[in-house]
Amino acid sequence: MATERIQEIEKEGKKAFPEAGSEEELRELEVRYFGRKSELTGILKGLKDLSADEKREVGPAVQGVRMALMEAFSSAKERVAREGRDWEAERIDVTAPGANDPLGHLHPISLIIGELGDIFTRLGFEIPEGPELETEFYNFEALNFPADHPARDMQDTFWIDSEGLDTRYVLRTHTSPVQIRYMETHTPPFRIIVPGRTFRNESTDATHEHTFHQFESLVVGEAGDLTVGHFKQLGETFFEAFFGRKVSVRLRPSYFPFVEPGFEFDISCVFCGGNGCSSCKGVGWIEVGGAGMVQQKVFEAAGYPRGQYQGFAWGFGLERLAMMKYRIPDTRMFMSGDLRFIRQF
Ligand code: YSA
Repeated sequence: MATERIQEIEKEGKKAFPEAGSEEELRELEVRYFGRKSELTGILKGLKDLSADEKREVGPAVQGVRMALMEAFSSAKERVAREGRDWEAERIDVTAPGANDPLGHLHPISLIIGELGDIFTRLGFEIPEGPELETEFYNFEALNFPADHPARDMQDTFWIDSEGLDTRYVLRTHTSPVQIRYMETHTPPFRIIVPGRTFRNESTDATHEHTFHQFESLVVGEAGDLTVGHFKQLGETFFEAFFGRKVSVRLRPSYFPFVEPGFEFDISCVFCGGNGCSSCKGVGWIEVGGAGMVQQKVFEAAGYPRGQYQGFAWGFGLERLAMMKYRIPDTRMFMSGDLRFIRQF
């Protein structure tokens, strides 16, 4: 009798669960078939009153049906959940273009500084830094620009109000003060480059900015170890690596108080190879900066004994190099903040 009823319950349940159309209906069926007052639970509870033979027959039958209905219940639950979802609202267009977060990138001057670092570290150079707010001593005096000397007029200077301080401050007009700072704490031989920001109180045009970058190099060894020939060779090695083509170097006599002899440093025009074009104004050479053999007075200012060491140095304009490399017509573009310019690099 109980077994027949169990089979009927199974039949009813297997029909009811697939027909359930909502979570509400499912909850009712759950109570009806598995609740504390459900028929199946009643039969299970009554097992204890049955004879051993009846128990052997009814027990497995009721458990089997319970399991089968549990399965029917769980697949009905999945089906109802699936049917209840708003598939249209959840539709994903897998062909839609991705929403890229805009990524920043390096400023062309930072890129150039990175390139210099790669080239010169391969050649065994160190890359020290120095302060942009510099004392009069490091920016001028130690570099043999005495106070009130006309050579100071070579570099229009932003003087900082230093009233009440024991020294006068400037925004450094060149990267050369880092030569002194480095020599104060290092003993030759050494080779360094110093890329950095510099400032001049001058009116701006296509080749002049008040804020620009220089790239200093200083190589020092024992007296007699270094010649102008080494210097030229280093320049050619660097410029060929930087521009990716053969470059010749020409040194013209010039004056900087911290070198003797001093030179203007020219390279063969990278646009025409030295034949003459509009970029080099027909002469085949382009000036890239100042250079020379380090003055013994400068070594003395850094604490070295006179005559023991010899060295050479240069200071190039970084913007000028970048302008040549990327054919940029106006140096003011670097500081313009114009993203149309910056994004091209
Ligand atoms: C000379 C001899 C050395 O042994 C070492 C370094 C030097 C260079 C020296 N310190 C100096 O500043 N020389 S400079 O005044 O002729 O500037 C060097 C380069 O900086 C220039 O050739 C130019 O390329 C760049 N420059 C100067 N003023 C600039 C500028 N670039 C953009 N705007 C300006 N206002």
